Amino acid sequence: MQVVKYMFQPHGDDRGQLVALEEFRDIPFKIKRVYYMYDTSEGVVRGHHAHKSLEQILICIHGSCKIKLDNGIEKKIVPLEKPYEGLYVSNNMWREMYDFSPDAVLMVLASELYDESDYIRDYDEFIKFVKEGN
Ligand code: T46
Repeated sequence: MQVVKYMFQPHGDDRGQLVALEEFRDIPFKIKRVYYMYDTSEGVVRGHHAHKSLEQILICIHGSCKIKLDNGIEKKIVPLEKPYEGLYVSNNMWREMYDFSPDAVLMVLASELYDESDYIRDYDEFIKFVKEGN
């Protein structure tokens, strides 16, 4: 499995840093939704699902966390700890987010609006979906 991590360009000067993200330039899809999670309780594991068609970029804009990716064959663990790096998560990819630092803010840029019917929340169903060549 190839892990695709984007390193965004920080525009730094003596005032600090600024990162700008534009669809189709810095982000490989049209950004239809942005959401973020924070105040994550210690020891919590979020996610536990895949998406049938959604593509996303995960950016830990403050603090740190880890992302476990699983394409049904291989698993990879990706730490996110810089506000200028983004992890691309394709469709058909089981994901779990964990090891959140108390100050972590995980922001997600998504290619589609929220749609519960796009989620696969059962792991066996995910494996079947991938094996069927979806
Ligand atoms: C994903 C990972 C990285 C909404 O109402 N709108 C939204 O856009 C989202 C994302 C969630 N919600 C509601 C649905 C649930 O009642 O917020 C609640 C928490 O959502 P969920 O349990 O799905 O959160 P995570 O952290 O397990 O997963 C989220 C995304 O849902 C998912 O697409 O890939 O972050």
